[in-house]
Amino acid sequence: MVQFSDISAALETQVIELPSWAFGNSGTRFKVFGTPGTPRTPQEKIADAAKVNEFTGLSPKVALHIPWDKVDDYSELRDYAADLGMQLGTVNSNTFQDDDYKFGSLTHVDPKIRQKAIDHHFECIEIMDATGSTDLKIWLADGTNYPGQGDIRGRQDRLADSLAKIYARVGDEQRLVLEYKFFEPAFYHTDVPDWGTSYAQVSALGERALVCLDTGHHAPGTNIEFIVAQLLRLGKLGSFDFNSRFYADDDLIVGAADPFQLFRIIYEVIRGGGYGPDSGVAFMLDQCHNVEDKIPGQIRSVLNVQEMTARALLVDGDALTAAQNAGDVLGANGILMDAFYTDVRGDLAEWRSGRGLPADPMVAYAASGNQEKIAAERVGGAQASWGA
Ligand code: LRH
Ligand code: MN
Ligand code: MN
Repeated sequence: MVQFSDISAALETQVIELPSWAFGNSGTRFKVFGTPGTPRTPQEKIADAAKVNEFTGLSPKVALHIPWDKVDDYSELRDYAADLGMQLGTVNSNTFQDDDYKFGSLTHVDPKIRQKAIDHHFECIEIMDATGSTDLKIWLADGTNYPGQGDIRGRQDRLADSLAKIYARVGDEQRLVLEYKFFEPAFYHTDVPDWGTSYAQVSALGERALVCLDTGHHAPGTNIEFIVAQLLRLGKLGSFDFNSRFYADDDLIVGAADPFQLFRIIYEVIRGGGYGPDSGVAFMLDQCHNVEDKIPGQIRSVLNVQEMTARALLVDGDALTAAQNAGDVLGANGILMDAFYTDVRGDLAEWRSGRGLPADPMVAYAASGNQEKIAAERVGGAQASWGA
């Protein structure tokens, strides 16, 4: 049996990167609800991310989305973050909110539009140089709505060409991660719909090009932990966008819809050597908080990831291997389920107290008065990101 004391050191190394856009107002195509206290600037989003870290000790990094987080001076933004104990993480490009990209960006038939999209990525790399960020994350809305609308094969070739130009600018200490998504906003075909396409495209680029797995971007019933195992086996899993979904790309709190799936994914990460600061696999959240407060929403999210990580670390690997090799079907399944059903909340509360963190970060945040303070201070603020 693995005890909690055996895993507490491994828990120390966990870093979960927060998305700046989780702190902005967001919604659906039906309505964006304003939440009191919503940040008005990238600085305020970073300050909110720092609050999540202050109460959990889990999230010292915040990812940026360009142009949502555009500022004049990115070195200044880096210093601002550092003063709050935060680092600037992944830089996400955005080629999905510009009329020019109606029929594609990196895949567009018009070389001028392709170049515009490539130049945007060059700008993102310059921002990374100033912020000290290591990862450039590319997610494309490119695709078509009707059979025959575009030449699927030609688009794939143009994508490869555009990505090669971007990759040539990625620094030695930097990486490019390509995210896939099976549909939306394009509904007939998407140019990077699945891990296989992302893998094929990044493999053609080189070592520092990897796949980003967003847990909300698969068809219902997809065995995501299998994809994790395969990408780790191939050395091509670069990062996660964690969130949970019931129906589509819901971007709900990770672990809310299916904690068992989150457990299985993290177990496979650990099994494949993808856990820990030197593994090269970044744990990021990609979420929106449409109807709940954003800072507690993010606190709950990182705690969910930590809780399932603890349970996955509790899997008795030796016993599991022995049961698997002996063909002990129910024994092997039982070993995995034992770890999943272990309630680690008490141990984690103690673990936190021992590190000067609140035993219950949700309760401590609610009692801190911060939510009321930002609601009073930030009156009249503009919407910060999604749907702006
Ligand atoms: C696309 C996506 C991608 C974007 C983010 C805001 O659905 O997952 O990662 O950058 O949402
Ligand atoms: Mn994503
Ligand atoms: Mn998404």
